[in-house]
Amino acid sequence: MKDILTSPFVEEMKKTTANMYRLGWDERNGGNISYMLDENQVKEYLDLDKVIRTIPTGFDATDLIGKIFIVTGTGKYFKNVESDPETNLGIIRIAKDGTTAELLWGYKDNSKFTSELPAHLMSHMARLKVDPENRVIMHTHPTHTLAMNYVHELDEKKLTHTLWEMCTECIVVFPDGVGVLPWMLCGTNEIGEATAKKMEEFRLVVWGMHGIYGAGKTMDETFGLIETIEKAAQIYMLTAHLPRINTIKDEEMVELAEFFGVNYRKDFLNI
Ligand code: 2HA
Ligand code: ZN
Repeated sequence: MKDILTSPFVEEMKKTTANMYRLGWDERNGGNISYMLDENQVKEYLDLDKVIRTIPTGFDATDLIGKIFIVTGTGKYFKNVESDPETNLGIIRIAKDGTTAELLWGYKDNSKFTSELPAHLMSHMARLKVDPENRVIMHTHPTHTLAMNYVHELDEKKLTHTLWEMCTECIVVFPDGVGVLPWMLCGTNEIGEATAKKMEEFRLVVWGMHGIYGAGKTMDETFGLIETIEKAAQIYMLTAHLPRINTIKDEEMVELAEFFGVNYRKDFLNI
């Protein structure tokens, strides 16, 4: 058996959480990541018959029975994942009843997965229906995106349109736009269900005045989506109080989308 601390998935979790922490997006215990793993890869590192303990999830994830995820722990700080992955991360498998998680590794201090597991697993289920290759769900509190939530209307079309205007590549990176939820109580099945509903349509969902959810095939793709929104939001926040002299026009966005061959939300433009 190989040493799990050298596995590519633990490495990726360490690198990504450290990077997000350094960007200032994940203060204290803010943010959480779940990453679906390939069973054949995991069994090089773990005895899959050895369940450390079982933990009820409090919701039904029948579609994910047998699936294995590496997930950040509840109350854990992204800041600390790199130096102590076995305490701050866990590897779980969804048990045959669909409502229990079997702990295969991690949460060494007897803790458990993030309180946002409902939003994560429900989002995985929703995204897998539209993209069978989806593997990552990422939640974080990016500073400028959050700042923008306080001064910009929380409307999917208007928010997407403003973000698309802020960087030339935006419409190419997230042509499907950004879903928006109003402020809601986090850590509940309700916000999980609402997030998953949006994930049927969007790979990015803003949680009003809280943060953002991203979904993707790889850690890089998911991080890249959120990073691009955050850059656009930063430019918005740097310019929102100044007279606007120039902008990327809707016709130019169409030109971009057509040139790069992306299927964009035409109803999010004003033409
Ligand atoms: O887990 O970010 O939404 C900490 C959070 C809750
Ligand atoms: Zn959060």
